[in-house]
Amino acid sequence: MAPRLERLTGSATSTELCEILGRDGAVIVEGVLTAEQLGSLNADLDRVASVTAPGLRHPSHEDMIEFYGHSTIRRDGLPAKSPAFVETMLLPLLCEAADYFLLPNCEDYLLNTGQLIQIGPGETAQMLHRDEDAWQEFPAPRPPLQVEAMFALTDFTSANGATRVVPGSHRWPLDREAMPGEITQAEMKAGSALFYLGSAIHGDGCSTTTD
Ligand SMILES: O=C(O)CCC(=O)C(=O)O
Ligand SMILES: [Fe+2]
Repeated sequence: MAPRLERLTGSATSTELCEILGRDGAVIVEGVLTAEQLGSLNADLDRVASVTAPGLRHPSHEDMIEFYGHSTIRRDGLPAKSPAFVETMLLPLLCEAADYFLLPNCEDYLLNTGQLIQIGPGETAQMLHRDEDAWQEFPAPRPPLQVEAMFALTDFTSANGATRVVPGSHRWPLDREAMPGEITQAEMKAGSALFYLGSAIHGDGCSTTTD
């Protein structure tokens, strides 16, 4: 049986969210976006996606080509491209969670990545990873370095590549790998979000869709 991924509603407080995030490393918040916010985000980001080719165009390393996917559209720099994205990244629940986990260890923090991800038909599953592995040079034990949210702009299903997550893995030694029974998928409705710590193991699911 797949491990349990806790679900909160959009009316949850950041205290409730942070307690579960600290315990499990990942949690779904259902209906965190209003229908209006979701509509504005989709309108802005559909425009961005329509002029972006799938795959990684300027790889910094050969491994990144597979990591980014061959039929997946990704686009960074969203604060400059979408007013609705700026509103989303400033959601109180997200900012309060970032304050809670990051500010005990730093004076301030930055938006590191704001990325549109549109997984295309037939995409293979991404390698499971911790996003914080981007900071290899940071001496262990690392304090929390990243607080993240993956917003579902359309329904996330196991068929279209819903994010795979390993609850509890944020507490694991860095060399421990997940066994199949420890992995679950963040299936959720559009307008919901997966909140997770940068130390939690996760990755794209594969897409078995044809359209
Ligand atoms: O799209 C996803 O579900 C996960 C993507 C991801 O983990 C990444 O690109 O770092
Ligand atoms: Fe990731």
